[in-house]
Amino acid sequence: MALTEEQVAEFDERGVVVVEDVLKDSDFEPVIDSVTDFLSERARAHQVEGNLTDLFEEEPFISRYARLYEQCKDIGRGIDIMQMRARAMFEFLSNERLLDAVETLIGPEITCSPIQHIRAKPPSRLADGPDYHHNVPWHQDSGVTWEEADKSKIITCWIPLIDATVERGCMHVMPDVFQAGHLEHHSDGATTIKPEFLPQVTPLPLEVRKGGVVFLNQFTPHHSTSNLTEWDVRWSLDIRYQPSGTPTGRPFHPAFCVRSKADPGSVLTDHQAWCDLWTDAFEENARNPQQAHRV
Ligand SMILES: O=C(O)CCC(=O)C(=O)O
Ligand SMILES: [Fe+2]
Repeated sequence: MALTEEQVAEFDERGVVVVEDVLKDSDFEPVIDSVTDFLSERARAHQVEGNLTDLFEEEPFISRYARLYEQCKDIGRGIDIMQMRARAMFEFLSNERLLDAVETLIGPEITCSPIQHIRAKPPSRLADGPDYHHNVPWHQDSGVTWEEADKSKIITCWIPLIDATVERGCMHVMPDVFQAGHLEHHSDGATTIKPEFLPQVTPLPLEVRKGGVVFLNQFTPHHSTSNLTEWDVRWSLDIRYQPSGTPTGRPFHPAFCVRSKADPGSVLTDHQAWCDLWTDAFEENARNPQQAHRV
């Protein structure tokens, strides 16, 4: 779905725009099915090890992860996009409706950044202690790349798999401050803007329904808050696109072309080839470890 001129102007002025109804339920179904299968496989393995009493197979997608997580904090290990490498997820990265929207922001030569995540944020009451992993502190996405990417126009697409609300721990941003560029970060349990550089701006909560997308500039500060619900899991994707040929800030992880007017043959449609790119990168990284974040 192409963005309207007003939506593009809002993104260009504020460094963030929330657009509802970009995607349809049918776009998510294969992704949710593949995550469900993966979760079942992980749950069975944990049950064999005695870490789980139940697989919670009858539980709906929205709460099953929380039921599993309550018993086994390790249930989410290995669940990220590049670790699962599911065909449905690979195909989602080239979703036409999403790419039509992205094209209105960066043009028709589009590369998918290797910085791509699926996140399950369980209710905070279930966590043991401070939960930096789920309640991501204030940062800019430029903070999780090398400096080489600062001139690339990287668009973060934040995509909830269930309606994202304040109560469920949605994202919050500081609008209108991205023009200042990269702010100094440090590592304080997680990568975060140094307190003395944090802009004094009233944060904007970004409630967005399933089907909607938050588009973020890489210099827009954002964080997300605790999930205060009893059992709902705030599932979301955050995936990034940028003009082909521009540095990703993660040269040791594979980017790939998802759309090209100039050279349609450069688009990667082979799921196995994408899997191989990641497994090769992980092997190389084991031999020659790289620091992903800039601090
Ligand atoms: O999903 C979250 O809570 C944080 C996501 C994030 O930092 C991002 O999408 O860049
Ligand atoms: Fe982020």
